[in-house]
Amino acid sequence: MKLSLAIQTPEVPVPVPVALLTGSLEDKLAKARDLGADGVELLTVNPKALEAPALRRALDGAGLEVAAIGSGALAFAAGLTLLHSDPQVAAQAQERLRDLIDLAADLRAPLVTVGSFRGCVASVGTNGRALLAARLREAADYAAARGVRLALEPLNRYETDIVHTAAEGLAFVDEVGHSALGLLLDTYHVNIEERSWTEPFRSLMAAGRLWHVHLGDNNRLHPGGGLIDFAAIVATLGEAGYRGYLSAELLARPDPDTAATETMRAMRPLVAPYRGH
Ligand code: LER
Ligand code: MN
Repeated sequence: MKLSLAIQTPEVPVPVPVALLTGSLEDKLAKARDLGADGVELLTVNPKALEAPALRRALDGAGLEVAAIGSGALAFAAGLTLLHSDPQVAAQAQERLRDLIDLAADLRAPLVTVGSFRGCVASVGTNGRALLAARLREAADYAAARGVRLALEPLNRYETDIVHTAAEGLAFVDEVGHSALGLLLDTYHVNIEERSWTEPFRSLMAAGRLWHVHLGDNNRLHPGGGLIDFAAIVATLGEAGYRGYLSAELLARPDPDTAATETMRAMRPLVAPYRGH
């Protein structure tokens, strides 16, 4: 089990509320490494504006992996969603998803997340579910050809109208039926939508579809800043043989560096028994 911190890349035009660490990209990478992270999740909006080789050198220099390429900033900072009511914007979103997949392949990141970036079925009418399935199937084909996978994230009911729980996520992924499409669980959303903090993780591990995890407490502060039992979640994941990333994507409060420091302080001892697993 490995630890990651979500950071925004330099071309993102506005501060992303759930992006951690301050300074230049190199500063952020050095801080992540010094805090004991194994990787970073890159929240990006326009990979073509990024110098991928320089980025790769900076990551290698810091000895960090890219845990994931996060798509949430596409919705938040660029207004792009797969289910946008304007078909031209939706097509642009689909194209941008391919750019994120290309970046993932360039940086040897295992997956691209699909959370807020899917948008809402209500924006497109009754065939939204089929439309999303078709768009994700197409993107999963593109990803698979490049050795990358997609992780769909159940989100709480206030943020989307499709796929709120692990069970709904599994049903949707089964419908799409593509080996490159799996799931990501975010503890913050789990706390709002599920009946247990641990069962959703256990059931997706049993189904072989839990590929990534986002960390945030019930109030979206750093682990330990709220009520969630992270020790129980990590133990469940450890027992189920989870070898992926726990990636902190949480409110940058009281400031982005303190949120990262507190996250790592809380999580390092919990994952210690499962290092190298
Ligand atoms: C949104 O609340 C979220 O958790 C993200 O991962 C967005 O994609
Ligand atoms: Mn998330």
